[in-house]
Amino acid sequence: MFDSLIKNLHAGDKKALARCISLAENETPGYEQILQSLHFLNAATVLGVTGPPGAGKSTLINALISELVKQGKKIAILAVDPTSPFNYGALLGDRIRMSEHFTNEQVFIRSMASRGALGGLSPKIYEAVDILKAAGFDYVIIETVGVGQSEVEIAGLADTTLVVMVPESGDEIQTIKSGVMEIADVFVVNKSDREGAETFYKNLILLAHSHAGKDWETPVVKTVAGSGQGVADLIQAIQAHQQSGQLHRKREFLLAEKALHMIQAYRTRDIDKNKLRKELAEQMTREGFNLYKYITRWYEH
Ligand SMILES: Nc1nc2c(ncn2[C@@H]2O[C@H](COP(=O)(O)OP(=O)(O)O)[C@@H](O)[C@H]2O)c(=O)[nH]1
Ligand SMILES: [Mg+2]
Repeated sequence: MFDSLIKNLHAGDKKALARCISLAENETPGYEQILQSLHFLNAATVLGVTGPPGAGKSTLINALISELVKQGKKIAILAVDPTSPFNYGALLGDRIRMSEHFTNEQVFIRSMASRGALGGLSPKIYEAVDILKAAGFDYVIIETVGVGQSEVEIAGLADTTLVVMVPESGDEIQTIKSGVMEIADVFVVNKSDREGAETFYKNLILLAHSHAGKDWETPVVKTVAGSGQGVADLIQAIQAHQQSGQLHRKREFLLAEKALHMIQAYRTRDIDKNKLRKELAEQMTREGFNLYKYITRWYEH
């Protein structure tokens, strides 16, 4: 049904690409055929960029795009917007800021909601990344706001995860969660034009050193995203990670994680959380209500 669309996708056609992502996003009947026929022509580098709001992630991605475009690379950006279950409005700010690259032939930008119907990173994002990889991009860059779980989730999606931070007073470095240490393949100290940057940078190096693994010690790169300072060093650090043994082991682990995540999502995709809530609200007032008995209807067919 989608044969010519799939062919055009693999040829790098942007319209076909946008359509494929939309078909997957909307779960248009037959979209599985697209996913099942994806083949990866080149090995795209999937970059996750995470960090607190305002750290400069979007600005840094903008600077990365400028530098990579100069090197003749094709880049796709997936801006994953934070949406709360109570407010499904997506933030458009990042999209607008990246607009200078919108018209560039080598660049493709798309924003997506981050949450699946049941919470957790939407399986649509995994699918979109794979569609982008098949479209022949050299880099697929995913921006997410690091709020707890999402940092860990993005690490499960990206080959190389950049954790973007801003200089704080030297003492506060103690507050970096150990989970963040685990997921950071490269640390970026952005806004290094700020006071205190040098101390923060040095402390972060010490911290990264104390967490060094067998074949990778998380490097720390200083940047000033607005001016592009440090971006060349950052690209070098990314490339070094791409060649490290750590990535090889991580890929095997990630594939299993990804498979589990998707199986889970597919198995529960018929569950409507609002309907579930309503039904439970009604059921719980009944005498003899038992949750364990109730849930069997969701898996006993
Ligand atoms: N001084 C300084 N400001 C920066 C730098 N990078 C970003 N900013 C500013 O920080 C603010 C937040 O940047 P943004 O990229 O939107 O952060 P995000 O929320 O992490 O995507 C913007 O006003 C940027 O202009 C930097 O290196 N130095
Ligand atoms: Mg942003």
